[in-house]
Amino acid sequence: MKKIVILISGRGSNMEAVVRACARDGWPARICAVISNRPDAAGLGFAAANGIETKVVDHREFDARESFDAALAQEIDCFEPDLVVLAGFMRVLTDAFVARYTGRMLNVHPSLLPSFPGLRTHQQALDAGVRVHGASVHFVTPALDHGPIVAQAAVPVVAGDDAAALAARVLKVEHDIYPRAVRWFIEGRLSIEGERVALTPSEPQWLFADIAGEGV
Ligand code: NHR
Ligand code: GAR
Repeated sequence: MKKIVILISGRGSNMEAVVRACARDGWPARICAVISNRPDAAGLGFAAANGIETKVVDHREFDARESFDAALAQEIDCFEPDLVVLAGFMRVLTDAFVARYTGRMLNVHPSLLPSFPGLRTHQQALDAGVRVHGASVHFVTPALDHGPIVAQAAVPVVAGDDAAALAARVLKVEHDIYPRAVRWFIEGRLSIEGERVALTPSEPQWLFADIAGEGV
């Protein structure tokens, strides 16, 4: 049984998608804990209601990123996880923290990387006038939103979209590709080869949103 710790900051819908997929599909894995940097994160309720241990490490109680990250690592390491999953986790992590979990920490980022790293990605995409947007699952490296890409999903940008409408369309595909990517890791099918990720045996590491019936 592989052990997974999930880090959240808010709603936790990606965490929920991973928890549900793990239970539904009988992964050889267990979600040991959900840890939030915000005490009011809505996702903590879902985790607790599903019998998952929850913890809060409130970043506001620390005066430096290093001390917050050290406290966070201490909580994570209690569970001896094989994999750390960032699911809407909103704090940039220090190099030392990232080094500790090299090759065993994944993130889902709401853009088609390397386009639009950082925050407000949906507004960035609208401002740039791109016609295709999406989400990327990547291994976390010290360089923000630049780690090796495991899977990507594309959605259309349509007339009348605002950041909220686009975010909702992207979120749906995040809920599809993130559980799949986590499962590939659990099954030992991912290997990092330089900047690239190999999946063995191979299968599509992309998804194009099925927009039929969505009125777009
Ligand atoms: N840390 C490292 N080192 N590397 C990555 O690739 C990381 C990371 C930490 C988080 C998620 C990322 C995203 O998917 C992620 C990837 C937060 C910020 C940010 O600027 C940027 C990117 C991501 C997460 N956060 C502000 C900060 O000062 C706080 C914003 C807030 O609290 O609302 O840390 O987009
Ligand atoms: C998701 O869209 C995720 O990709 C994004 O925030 C949302 C979190 O939703 N992550 C980031 O922007 C990280 N900076 P969730 O809490 O419901 O999973």
